[in-house]
Parts: sequence; structure tokens; C-alpha cells
Amino acid sequence: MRRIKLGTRIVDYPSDDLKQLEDSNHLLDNVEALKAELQSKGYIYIKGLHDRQEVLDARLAVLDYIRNLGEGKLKEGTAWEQGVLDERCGFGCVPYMEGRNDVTHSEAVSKVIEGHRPFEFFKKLFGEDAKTFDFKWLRGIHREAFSGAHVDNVYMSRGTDQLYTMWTPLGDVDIEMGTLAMCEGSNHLPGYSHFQDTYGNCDIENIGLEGTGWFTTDPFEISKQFGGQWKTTDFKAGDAIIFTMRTVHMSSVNSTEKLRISCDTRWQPASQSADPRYVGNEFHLKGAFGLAGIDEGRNKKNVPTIDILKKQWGFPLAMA
Ligand SMILES: O=C(O)CCC(=O)C(=O)O
Repeated sequence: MRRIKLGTRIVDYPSDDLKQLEDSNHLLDNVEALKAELQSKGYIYIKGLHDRQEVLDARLAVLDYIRNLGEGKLKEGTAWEQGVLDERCGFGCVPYMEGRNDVTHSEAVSKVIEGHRPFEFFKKLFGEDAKTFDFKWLRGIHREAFSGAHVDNVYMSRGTDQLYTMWTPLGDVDIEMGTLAMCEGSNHLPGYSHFQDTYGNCDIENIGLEGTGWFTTDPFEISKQFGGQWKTTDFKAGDAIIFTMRTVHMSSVNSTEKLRISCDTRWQPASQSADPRYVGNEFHLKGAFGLAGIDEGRNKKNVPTIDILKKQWGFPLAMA
């Protein structure tokens, strides 16, 4: 049994609070069953979707990029390939790599996150050619950092609803380094209908929300209120998890001295319209959300925050 920090809660793993993810590799030759699994669980976890060596090469390319940004980020006296962070390098020091094409579209990174393996996978899943947003959410998550519970629909709902996220850890990432946790069933269980009709339907950029866009940092505020089951696992380089825009997910806290590197990539059928904010070479986003939104809006007045909205929607603010 391991003690894990999942957002702001400390939980045992594995336990009823946080179970182990099961992979769906046995369904890879049965696309209808794979699609049914994606809808019933809200995700499919595929071991070895990517080539392991290519993922390890991509990780090194990202670390090399960070190393070349200057001193003070990776710990001196340790091999840079280890990805050990300088103790002082936390929020604001780890480079923000989301949508930064110089690193997200570098050869080694592109080869993994938009290489032929994911293209073929999604082509099979959609029954037609697949396309992916140009914007890539490449993340370096430092010690004590994590992502709060949210659905992706609040960030990217202006194109087709046949849009899926593929989360790819770049390297072997144990739960203690900050893995993605899924709330199984949250995309369709009846307990989520008000949550999905209010928060889940929000376009947070449109309403000018200030902050991360997360619903909460407390996993129990989701599972104990609306149902579903939190699950995660230790990921190996090559593994990926694919999930719907309505699946609630968050991450465990990175409690190690190593940088957790991962990328979320969005996929949809090629014939469908895409959210225009994430297509092209330059991205014009009004806000900074996710981890980058933590400090946004702290000093602003008259802007909606998630707490104000939750009150309006009739949700209790915090759980004991
Ligand atoms: O990597 C993370 O911590 C968050 C990723 C995420 O929210 C996503 O893939 O949609």
C-alpha cells in the first residue's frame, strides 16, 4: 500500500479511494468494443501505444531544450538526462511549454505525439482519417505541483464534440511523479448531469473566468458528491490514455525531485470542424488556464471565479 497525494487529499493506493487503471489492450482488434469501453469508462488506457525508445528520445529532447534555456532549472551536479530539478525551481521557473512550437514541434517530440502510431490508432477508432490540433499541451510539472479536477470541454468546445484527449507521459512516470487520474464513469453517470449541464457546458474563455478552469483540487468533492471511481497507475514510456471531453480527470502531486514531462494532444475525425483557437502557427488565447492560471485574476475585480460560479450553480463550496 502506498500513500499518494491526489490533489489536496492524501489517499492510499490501491484502495477504494484510488484504484488501479486497467488497460484496454485486449480490445485493440475489436474497434466497436474499444469505442464502447471509451464511452462506458470515459477513457481507454493503452500500454505501448507509442514506441518506447521514441518516447525516451522525446523526453531527452525536452530536457535538452530546458537545459539550453539557462542555468538554475536542472540541478547542478546531476546528469541533465535524469531531469532532476534545482530545489529552487518551481512555479514560474519551470518553462511554460504549452503551445510553444519550437519545442512541441521539434522532430523528436512530433514523432511521438503526432507520429504515425497515434494517427493510425485514431483512424481506426474514427473509421476515417484523423487530425490533431496544432496546439500541443507539453507540460513540465515540478515538485508539489498537480492538475486539479476538470473536464476538457471547458477549454475546447468550439469545434466537433467528437474530440478526444491523448495524454502521453514522456518517460516512465510513477504515481509519485504525478500521473493522470480518471474518474471512471464521470462522462455519463446520472449523478453528473447537473455538473455536466453547468460547469461541463461552460466555455471558460467566453465567460472571462479567471483562474485555472479546474472545478476543484479535492478529488472527493467529485467522487463523493457525484459518484464514479478514481483510478490511476504507474505509467511506462510508451503508454497513453485517451479520454472524452466530459471525463473528469486530475493528477497526483509530483512529490519527487524529478520533472514530470507529459503532453496532451487532441484528436478528432479529419472531416469535422476544429476549435479555431488551436489551429495554425500562432495561437490567440485570451487567458492562461490550468497551472498557468493559478496566479491569474488574484488582483482583478468583477471577474467570475469558479467559486462564484459554483455558488450560482448550487454546488456546495468545499467539503470537510
Ligand atoms: O498533465 C496534467 O497534469 C493535466 C493533463 C490534462 O488535464 C489533460 O490531459 O487534459
